[in-house]
Amino acid sequence: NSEKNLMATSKFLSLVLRHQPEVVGMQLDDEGWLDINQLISNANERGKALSLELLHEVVATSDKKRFALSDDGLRIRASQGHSLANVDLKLDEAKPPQTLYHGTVAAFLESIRATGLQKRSRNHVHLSSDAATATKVGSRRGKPIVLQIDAAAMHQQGHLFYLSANGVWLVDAVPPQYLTFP
Ligand code: HQG
Repeated sequence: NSEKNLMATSKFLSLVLRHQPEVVGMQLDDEGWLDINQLISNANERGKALSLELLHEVVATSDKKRFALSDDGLRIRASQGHSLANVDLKLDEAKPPQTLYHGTVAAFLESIRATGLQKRSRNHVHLSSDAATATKVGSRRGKPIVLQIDAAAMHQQGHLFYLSANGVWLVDAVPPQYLTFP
């Protein structure tokens, strides 16, 4: 499968598994899983070329390991990034490193200074364990600005942290007092 085909299929799977399973006439279960055979046949019915082989190649080659297969190989879900309110990945709470990072752009800074980081349309605020990854996340929107989060203090003061299967740290919000601006 071509690079282009893999990328397009990855974007399609992100749409279905994070935001709009209804585009293939399906619903995720309450932990975000979708039956793979059903997904393939529903996608094909709607004119979307998808095969088991293509799906497996996308899962295996995803740069951010965006998707996870169930142990029996029959179901797939996105490891983070959901906007669907009814999905609960049932992640275990985890102790974060001292510092985490968030990549954003200048246009959002005034608002972030005032209210801290908010989850906006997604189910969590996404944080990275290294500044380089946060820089890439910010670059999606323009010239990246990387904020530092005092994760140790947040955790100590009772904020819950979750680590997604693909290494993204998830929190409900980051109040402004834990942020350091560059
Ligand atoms: C900003 C990608 C104003 C925030 C990435 C961000 C990530 C505020 C945007 C994943 C704000 C939300 C998520 C506030 C936050 N005022 N703006 N109070 N609080 N923001 O896309 O972190 O490639 O929902 O800075 O790698 O950019 O899709 O979050 O710019 O892991 O797999 O509001 O998406 O992964 O944007 O990205 P998003 P994000 P994938």
